[in-house]
Amino acid sequence: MIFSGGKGLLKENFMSSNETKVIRAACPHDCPDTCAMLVTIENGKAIKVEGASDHPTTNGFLCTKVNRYLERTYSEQRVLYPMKRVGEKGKGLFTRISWEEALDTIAIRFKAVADEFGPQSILPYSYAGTMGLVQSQSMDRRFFHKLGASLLDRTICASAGAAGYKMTIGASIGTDLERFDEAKLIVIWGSNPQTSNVHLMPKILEARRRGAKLIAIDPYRSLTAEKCQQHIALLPGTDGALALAMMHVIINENLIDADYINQYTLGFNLLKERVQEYPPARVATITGLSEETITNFAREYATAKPAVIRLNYGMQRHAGGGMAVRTIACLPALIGAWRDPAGGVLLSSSGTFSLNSNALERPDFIPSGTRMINMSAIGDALLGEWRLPDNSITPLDPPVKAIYVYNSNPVAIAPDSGKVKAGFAREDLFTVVHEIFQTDTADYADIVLPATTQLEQFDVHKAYGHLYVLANNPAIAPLGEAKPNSEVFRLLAARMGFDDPCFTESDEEIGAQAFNYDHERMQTIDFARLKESGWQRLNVPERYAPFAQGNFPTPSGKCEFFSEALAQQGMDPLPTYIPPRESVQTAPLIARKYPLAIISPPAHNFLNSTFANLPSFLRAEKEPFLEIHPDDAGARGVHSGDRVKIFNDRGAFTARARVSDKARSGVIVALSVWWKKLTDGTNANDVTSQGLTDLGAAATFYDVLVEVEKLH
Ligand SMILES: Nc1nc2c(c(=O)[nH]1)N[C@H]1C(S)=C(S)[C@@H](COP(=O)(O)OP(=O)(O)OC[C@H]3O[C@@H](n4cnc5c(=O)[nH]c(N)nc54)[C@H](O)[C@@H]3O)O[C@H]1N2
Ligand SMILES: Nc1nc2c(c(=O)[nH]1)N[C@H]1C(S)=C(S)[C@@H](COP(=O)(O)OP(=O)(O)OC[C@H]3O[C@@H](n4cnc5c(=O)[nH]c(N)nc54)[C@H](O)[C@@H]3O)O[C@H]1N2
Ligand SMILES: [Mo]
Repeated sequence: MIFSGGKGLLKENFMSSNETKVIRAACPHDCPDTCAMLVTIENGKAIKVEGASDHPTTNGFLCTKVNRYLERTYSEQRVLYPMKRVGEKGKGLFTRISWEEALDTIAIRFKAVADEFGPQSILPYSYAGTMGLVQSQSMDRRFFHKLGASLLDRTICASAGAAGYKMTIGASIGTDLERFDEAKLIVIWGSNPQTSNVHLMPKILEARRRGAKLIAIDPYRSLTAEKCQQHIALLPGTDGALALAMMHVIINENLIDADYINQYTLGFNLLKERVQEYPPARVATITGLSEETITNFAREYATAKPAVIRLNYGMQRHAGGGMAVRTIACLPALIGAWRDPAGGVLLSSSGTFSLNSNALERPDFIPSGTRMINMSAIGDALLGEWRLPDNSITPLDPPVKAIYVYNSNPVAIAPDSGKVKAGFAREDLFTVVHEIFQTDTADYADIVLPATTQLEQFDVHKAYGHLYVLANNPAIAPLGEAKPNSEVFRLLAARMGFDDPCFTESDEEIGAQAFNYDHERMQTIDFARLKESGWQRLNVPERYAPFAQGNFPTPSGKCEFFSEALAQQGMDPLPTYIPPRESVQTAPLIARKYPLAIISPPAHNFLNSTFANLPSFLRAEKEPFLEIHPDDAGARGVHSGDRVKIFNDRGAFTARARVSDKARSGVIVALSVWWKKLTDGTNANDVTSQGLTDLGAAATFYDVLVEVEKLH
């Protein structure tokens, strides 16, 4: 039993005489909200999961998904013991084996593969199934670093935006979401918080009640856009151009904060010159908006005080996503919005935390010269083609001969599924999948290992939407023979003969080392008290305005309109517009065959592909839908309710058409990510591309052209 006596129990419940206890926990999912949870346990069973009401952003409620976390934990679909494959890869036929046999098989195969092809022929594949620091980036990293396995470039989600933001601001630090209720203008840009950041919504709606204007910038009228007074439906991937035109208006109409610019920014005169290339009339054509919309938006943005931008990852999944984020991140400094705690921009707060990655991950074990494989091009990599950050491809030598997947479901979520599936189907590839459920990816495994859920494991968390550190105390014993990630790597390390003391540390010992406690912003964090209270705020003021007096964590200490770092990478040092790779304007030859742009953002009741196998969430989402504008539907004889095929040269998937003006014409929307085996074996990633972004080498999920055809 991993239960640690009384730690993290709420005092009043701990003291009471009945069998009910309440445990302080943290939501593990990949979401900016990282909620503080309370788990009620009775006789060793979890009977209730709720949002902690004392946590300022969780505020006593959970999202539609995690509210039903018990359904996930106690699901009949759980993988509860190790298994080995007995049928063809991808068919999902397995037989139960013991942990001994499973671990021995893995260790023997890893040793054999490393002997024959070198350790770099082994590849870990993980992302954010859990975001806990112990279960997602500690013992696993130590193990693969010591093994000398290929490194994985974890680019599937946010690396373009992070890299772009860094070039302008210096680190992932932004406006405190708790101050959004004081803003007078909130721009929700490439972001759908009603679905993907629901704990921001009360703040936004409170601001609106107090008279603020809400503007959504999104090609699609999302659930959030529905709640805004204005919806600016631009063409996908054209956000950088829109921001440049806004700057054109703001600078030429002298709506700037000259004092802020003089003191705290770098390169204003060059920026002023650059934006002359982007008059609203030109950008109207690029973005598919009217000149008037752009000009009015720029004026409103510059004159509302304070104005804040909730920038999110939807707008960076395009060829120019990094530069677009960099460009938008210049806006607040131009108008001095950072002066106010409720002004500025929030992309991610993760850079506000200081992690002790050296202790967690032991990068000192990495043999020098170890290659890195981009997770967003895993299809190419498994087929022997190594896609480099500049999108060039060279043969991968040695090839990947063994892959260990955990915290991720690449067959469903990685782009260009046709290639991903072909790669995982290779008979000569040894595949381990450590999972809670028998996912599309697990069907291709040679060995499946059962994983614990968050209620069954210990962890500590930072966040990327708010400013609190959290602890997750285990609430129940592992179900069946499930084990946490950390424990499996501990056992494998022993079998591989890794004898460094770091390989026997307990989860709590690892958790205790997760943060740089001497860093200024971490000084309020105390590990022992954290486990008891469940959460602690970073050492930042209640009314945090990180850049009110400059202090940007850039090389110059200023907000960098001009970036020497970009110049050194051979890139444009000034904000510029990098258009989508696949669009009617920029790829007319492809567009002749495939004239519609498709985006596939998260469905409300799924979390990437997580929850997408459980009955109540499937009931809520019903079946894969395609939102299509009446003009586009009419031209193809498609009506609401028709089954349609969506296709391009990479592949095809099917969905049921919903004809409405929610998607602007020329753009179709397929909310995702569906499990392939629970539909017709396909999903939106059958048409997405492995092309990488300009900065951060990230996936370009929303930079895709397709055609739609009615199925009869
Ligand atoms: N319920 C739920 N919550 C989630 C997730 C989930 O799957 N389900 N996923 C989590 C994860 S991993 C992440 S990264 C975040 C993602 O959440 P967000 O960062 O909000 O990103 P998306 O939902 O991908 O896209 C947000 C909006 O951007 C729009 N968009 C697409 N292309 C463009 C464009 O070119 N320009 C502009 N301006 N808008 C565009 C989409 O239509 C969408 O409405 O949410 C997290 N939270
Ligand atoms: N078409 C399209 N594709 C997308 C996106 C999109 O918007 N559209 N979004 C992209 C984005 S933003 C992201 S972040 C990625 C997300 O891609 P992934 O990070 O792969 O996310 P999930 O699909 O949620 O899969 C996570 C898996 O981890 C498992 N898991 C959870 N906890 C644990 C644990 O403790 N141990 C182990 N071993 N396993 C665990 C879960 O059961 C689940 O199957 O998908 C990307 N793919
Ligand atoms: Mo993500």
